[in-house]
Amino acid sequence: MTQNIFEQAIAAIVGGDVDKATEIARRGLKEGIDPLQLMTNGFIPGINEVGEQFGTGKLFIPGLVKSADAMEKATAIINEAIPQEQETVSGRIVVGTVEGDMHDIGKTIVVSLLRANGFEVLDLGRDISPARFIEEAEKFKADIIGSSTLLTTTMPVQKELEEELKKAGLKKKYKTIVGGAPVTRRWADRIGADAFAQDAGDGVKKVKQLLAI
Ligand code: B12
Repeated sequence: MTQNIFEQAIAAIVGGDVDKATEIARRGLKEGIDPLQLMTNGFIPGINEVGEQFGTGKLFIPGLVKSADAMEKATAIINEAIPQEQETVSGRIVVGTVEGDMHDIGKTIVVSLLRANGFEVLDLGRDISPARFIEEAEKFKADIIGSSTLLTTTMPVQKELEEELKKAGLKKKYKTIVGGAPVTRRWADRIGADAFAQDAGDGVKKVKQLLAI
């Protein structure tokens, strides 16, 4: 039965069916399936399949947009259902998608999971320049700056952020964590980021490590 709902979630995203995707998200939660399981085993494999089809020329922009819309709506429902940690923990994080990049589904999941774990998170949204990351981190009195990129062409913005932090003498003040589908541990090391996370759960783990909690 559970297997079945994951398959249905995948089909709804691949088919770009908003109504079906939202109905499955709600039904899955009602049936007691863990929100992250629903995401990891259903909706994320669905959008990955869409990316695969788009990348190999089997799907075009209108189809990609429809599937993304279904994914965004289902993700919003699931994010709201992530159980919240009652106590806040000490740790303030600003998170955003880098300048030139409009992908924010994964970043939003990361924000939700960090908040659910008691962290105070400022979600900057998408298309965020290195200067803006730094300005907002200063205002928010952040401990950590998290950046997301889904495009290989915008990965260098994460490097610029490291450079701008160094130039401003703030590299020691903020820990940085990078993520997004094309981002690797190697890339993080190369640009001098303090941590890399491959998914939202790993992000929470790495943030805890950075804050030594
Ligand atoms: C959905 C989607 C879109 C949607 C985005 C909607 C939105 N609101 O985000 C729309 C339709 C807008 C879109 C547009 C484009 N897209 Co697009 N898109 C995708 C797709 C299919 C899925 C992305 C996604 O949401 N994945 C699901 C989430 C949950 O995964 P995730 O983002 O990786 O996030 C997880 C981890 O990476 C990590 N993480 C992510 N960020 C962070 C940050 C921190 C701090 C941490 C700790 C962790 C972390 O945790 C997340 C949760 O587990 C991908 C294919 C793919 N498989 O990645 C292509 C893809 C990224 N897109 C691609 C392209 C080319 C484009 C366009 C250029 C297409 C065009 N010609 O217009 C435009 C770019 C517009 C722009 N300037 O940004 C290419 C990129 C190729 C490349 N090498 O750079 C891909 C790979 C498709 C492909 N196979 O060709 N896209």
